[in-house]
Amino acid sequence: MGNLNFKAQYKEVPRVLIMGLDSAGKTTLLYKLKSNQHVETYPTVGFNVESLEASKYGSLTLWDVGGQDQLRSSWKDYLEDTDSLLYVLDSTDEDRLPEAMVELENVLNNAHMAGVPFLILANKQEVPGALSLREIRDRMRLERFSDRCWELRGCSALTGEGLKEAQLALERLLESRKQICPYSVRVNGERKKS
Ligand SMILES: Nc1nc2c(ncn2[C@@H]2O[C@H](COP(=O)(O)OP(=O)(O)OP(=O)(O)O)[C@@H](O)[C@H]2O)c(=O)[nH]1
Ligand SMILES: [Mg+2]
Repeated sequence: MGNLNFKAQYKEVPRVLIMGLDSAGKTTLLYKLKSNQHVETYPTVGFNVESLEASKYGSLTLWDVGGQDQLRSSWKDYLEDTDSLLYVLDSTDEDRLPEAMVELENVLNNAHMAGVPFLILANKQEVPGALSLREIRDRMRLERFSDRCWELRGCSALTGEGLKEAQLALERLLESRKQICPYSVRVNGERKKS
């Protein structure tokens, strides 16, 4: 496990947290974004941190935090100074969608996360039968978060599909920090005025 003090040297660039249940595909996503390569992963104990080139910001610091059940009590230790949350879902794991929702709510309810925009990535979309974005939006009742800036997008960290768009969405959300978003539904860039 890395040293949390390590984050001090990354203060100047936006800090993006990648969270989600175990096996959602966070680490696969991190390295596919970083180097467009598929890496064989093992369940993350602690975290991985990488710098990602970003057009507007020069770079972003991505923190990929292990999602196993017994590690989630330490998620709160990562929330301070977060500029954006990237919450990864396994779109094929219908049974654990409620659990993913509860853990997301726990994170968003933390005082450090007030006003922090979030991007939900419905990963593993290339798998036949994966839940659609609309199903995910409805089952997670995402419209509840009408007072926050958020977006839901689909992707495959395995094939890379949707990752470029996801990074652009993330950068847009970073720009929206501390602003009030006049939109209530943000699924794949489609927006409805609230
Ligand atoms: N089919 C498919 N499999 C994926 C995708 N992304 C990740 N996986 C697989 O899902 C498994 C878990 O991926 P990880 O990236 O290790 O998951 P994680 O979210 O980092 O898990 P923890 O570190 O335990 O929190 C691996 O077998 C990956 O190859 C995807 O887009 N499609
Ligand atoms: Mg991992």
